[in-house]
Amino acid sequence: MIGHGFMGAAHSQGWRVAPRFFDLPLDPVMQVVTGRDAAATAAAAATWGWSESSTDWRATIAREDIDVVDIVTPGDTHAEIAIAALEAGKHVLCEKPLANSVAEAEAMTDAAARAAARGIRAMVGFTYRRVPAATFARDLVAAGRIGEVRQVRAEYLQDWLIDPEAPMTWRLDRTKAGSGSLGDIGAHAVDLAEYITGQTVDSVSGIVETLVEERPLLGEGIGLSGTASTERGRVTVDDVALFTGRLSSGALASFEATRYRTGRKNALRVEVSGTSGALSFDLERLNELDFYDATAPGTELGFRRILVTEHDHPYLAPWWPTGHMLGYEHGFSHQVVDFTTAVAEGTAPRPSFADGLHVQRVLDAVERSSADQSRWVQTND
Ligand code: SOE
Repeated sequence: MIGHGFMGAAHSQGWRVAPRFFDLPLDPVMQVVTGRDAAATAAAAATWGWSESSTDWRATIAREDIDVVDIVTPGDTHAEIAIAALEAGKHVLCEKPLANSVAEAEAMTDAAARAAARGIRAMVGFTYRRVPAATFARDLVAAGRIGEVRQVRAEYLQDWLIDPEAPMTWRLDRTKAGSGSLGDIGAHAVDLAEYITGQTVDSVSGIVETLVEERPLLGEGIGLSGTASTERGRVTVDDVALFTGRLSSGALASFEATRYRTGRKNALRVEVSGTSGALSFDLERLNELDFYDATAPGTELGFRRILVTEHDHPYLAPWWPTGHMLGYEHGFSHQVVDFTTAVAEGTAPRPSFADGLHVQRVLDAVERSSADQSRWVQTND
């Protein structure tokens, strides 16, 4: 694994726990974690259960005993590491968003295509596809249970930046993160809406805005849990991204990505309205799916809550007895299940780097639209 921050902890949990519950076709060995700071990386190895630590990612990917490289660094390093790892013949799992620009994502997708010809697999970590209720929503749409999709509302709402004195993290630095709420959480909303509906966002009109231009720099600590220093720095990314989109079927979608929605902590919500029903998923209630069956007798119409904890629901069988909940981290185990299965069976895992590139094009189109008075922009232009 390259990197060991918040996502490193989440991925480590997935690698550690998945083989204990699922009958995996391969047995993951958590060999080496790699980071820039030797002491912090060694501490991460000890905490999360990796056998070794290293400060040299090139040496890590050159090792003969490494088969898989899991990239959990900020976006500015994804392209270089992923392309080098694929060229070294390693299977690659890379965190989202795939890259910081369309050009980087294209180069990564080309490298993944070349590697696929040699049996090497690449996948991007849009983990929320693997929350059972979200996967089940996709299954219901695919089975025609809501009819033809007419309208989608997808939003990812957080509030950890509402305090203007909250310190800068790499997520507020364009050179590291590529964009702000748009790429950090809007990318999830786009991917999940496309995954559940089975459609792509083909054109967009949007607006992105920075609400607080300057913040204290990070003092002690890292990332979201760091403290403020007395020095200040410029925020170079968007805080809020709002956009509308047209899907491949002609259906309309609205998207919202913000870290300023007071009171919403991690609300990734997707509501899909169809000709004979509707679905509503909310990550803050991740064991539930609201389902509306428009074919029911008029007197019985209404959204009903499905508790997605049955063994027949996606991914649920190996976990706990029916009715016992899953949490945020389980998606990372499911990601390990799907990725190792694809590697073992020689199938192409999804979301692929091409899927990640497409999301990157949507993000880029939103920024271009915003820069040009919200003009409609084709995502594949
Ligand atoms: C922070 O906004 C963050 O951790 C994102 O980086 C993740 O992608 C999202 O899953 C949760 O929020």
